Parts: sequence; structure tokens; C-alpha cells
Amino acid sequence: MLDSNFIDYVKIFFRSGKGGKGSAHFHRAKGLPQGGPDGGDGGKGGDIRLRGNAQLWTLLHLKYRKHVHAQDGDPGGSALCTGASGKNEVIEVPLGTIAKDEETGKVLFEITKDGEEKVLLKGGRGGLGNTHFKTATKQAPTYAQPGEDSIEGWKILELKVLADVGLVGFPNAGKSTLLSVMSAAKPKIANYPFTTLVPNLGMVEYRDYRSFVMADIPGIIEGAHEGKGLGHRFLKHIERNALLLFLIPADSKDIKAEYKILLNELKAFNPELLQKERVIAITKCDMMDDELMGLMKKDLKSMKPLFISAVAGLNLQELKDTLWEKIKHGKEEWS
Ligand SMILES: Nc1nc2c(ncn2[C@@H]2O[C@H](COP(=O)(O)OP(=O)(O)OP(=O)(O)O)[C@@H](O)[C@H]2O)c(=O)[nH]1
Ligand SMILES: [Mg+2]
Repeated sequence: MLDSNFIDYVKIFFRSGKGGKGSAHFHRAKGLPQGGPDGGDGGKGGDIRLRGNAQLWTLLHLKYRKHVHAQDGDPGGSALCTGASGKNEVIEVPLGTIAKDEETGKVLFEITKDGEEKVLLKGGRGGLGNTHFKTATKQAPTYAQPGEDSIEGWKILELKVLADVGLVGFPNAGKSTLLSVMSAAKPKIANYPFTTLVPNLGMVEYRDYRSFVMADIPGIIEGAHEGKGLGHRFLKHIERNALLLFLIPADSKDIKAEYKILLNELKAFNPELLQKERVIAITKCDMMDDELMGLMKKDLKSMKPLFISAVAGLNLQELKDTLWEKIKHGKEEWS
């Protein structure tokens, strides 16, 4: 894949901690040569856990971690001392991370909230000390339980970008420019197709300190669903966006045809993408004079687009209002 910092897939060998073994100790004290069993339980082995962290955007920090082992539990001690539990190994992941079993491909769970913690591999239980095995007929058990074994295996962590708004458009449509003026993100912008090679996310501030996340993905071209261009690899990221914002430049040869191609590509990739709420914006409207704008508005009436310009700041507040209006229902449902 392209040399980039956007890592959305890692494969790691995880092993949870083994449970500590129970102790088979007997109480010994001066004048009490035949004390009873006092072997403590073994400590629990550490879990392997994943925890959501809203400050992370990629899995880059895990790129070079091929093996992750949690600590084993300590064995039980004398005088009923329980062994110390092994430390849990908590892996921080961005929201939208899915954990899969490498062998079966089965999705184990998904992390969607900040601070959400889930156990990937459970640490072994500590073994019971010999005190537990004392019975009326067996006062001096020499048996103590071994700790439960660790669990290990290759797991896949995969990230699907979780954004409220996904930008959809041909290369050069002005997606990155829009993201750069609406958020603090600074994506690369240039006058050639496929400037954006990996998704960029930006937080868009809205009125009264509310905000939403916008994702800029590489441009989509005809045939993207068959792997043409770069769109294919990234289309999966907009599967998660609540709302799709289609961007078509005012200087497109045929705006309606361009819109249709975009819709077809999404549909061929995953028909459910067409179920999502959509907003259409015609970009680069600063390039139009009033007369041309008038004609265009008439011609595109059925599409109900917004006419914007990222460069001239035209109708950007209206765009935010429209997006927010549609997003907020979803947000209310989540909270
Ligand atoms: N006049 C004008 N030009 C714009 C506007 N927005 C973007 N552009 C120009 O259009 C070109 C492409 O802009 P980008 O934002 O890189 O387009 P993109 O959709 O991200 O393109 P890819 O990353 O290649 O898919 C750049 O030369 C921008 O300066 C606008 O509102 N008005
Ligand atoms: Mg771009």
C-alpha cells in the first residue's frame, strides 16, 4: 500500500496471562509442628483488553507491535496469601476499531465509544490453594490447583473511520479544500486528481460548541467499485458515515451525469450506501458569474443542491446548518 501514516489494519499475536498456581503450604510455627494447610490462591493472569480513545485516528501506533503478552498471575503464598494478579495489557485504539479472529475471520467486537473497554483474551484464573481442599476426612491436603492456562492467538484489528459526514466526489472536486476551511485539518490540496491518498478527518465546529466530524476520502471515479483509482479501498470508510455530502464542481462538464456516476459507484460497492441521508453541494461557485449561476440553479432544481465556494466562503454556514440539521437526529439517538 501507499507509504502513509494512515494505518487501518494490523495483525498482532496476543497472549493473555496465565493464572498463578495455588499454594500447597502448611502452617508452621514454634510449638505447632502440625499446623493446617494455609496455601493461598494463585493470582489471576492479566487480560488483553482494547480501550477506545477518541484522540486516536489510526492504528499507526500498533504497526510494529507484533506480539503483545499480558503478565502471568503470581503463585499463592503461605499464610493464605493470594498471589498478585498479572497486569492487564490494555491496548488503546481509535473509535471504530473492529477486532477479528485471524483464523476464522469472525468479528469479535467493535469499539465505538471513548473509554469503552472490552476483553479480547481473558487472563487465566488463579489456582486454588490447598486450604480449599481440606475436608473432614482429609485434614492435610497436599494438593493445590494449578493456574488456568493463558489464551493466545493472532487477531486482526481493523479500523473503519467513524465520521458524521463523509465527502463523496470525483478527484479534484474540492473535497480537501472544503475540509480545510470548515475544520482545523490541513489536508494536502492541489490542482490534480488523487491529491488525497488516504482519508483525512476534521472536526467541524458548529454553533454553541457543538461539533461534528467530517471525513475527506480519495476521489471516486467510474469503476471505483471494481478497484479503479483509489476509491475502492476507501469506500468502506463511508459505510460508517451517518451522512454523505456529495461534492460536484460548478465547472463539471455535466453535473447530473457526474452525480449519477457517483451514485452508481456507491451502489455497486454497497447498495446500503444509497439508504444514507445525502446532501449535494455544487463547489467552486466563485468561478461562476451571476448569469451562469442563475441558469444552473434552474437546471439543477430537482437535485436541490447547495451552491458553495470553499475559497470565497460562499454559503458555508448554510451548508453547516443543513448538515447539522440532518446529523443531530442521529446524535440524539446515540446519546
Ligand atoms: N475556484 C475554486 N477552486 C477551488 C475551490 N475548492 C477547491 N478548488 C481547487 O480545486 C483543486 C482541487 O482541490 P482539492 O481540494 O485538492 O480537491 P479534492 O476533491 O480533494 O481532490 P482529490 O484529493 O484529488 O480527490 C485545487 O486546485 C483547489 O484549489 C473553490 O471553492 N473555488
Ligand atoms: Mg483531496
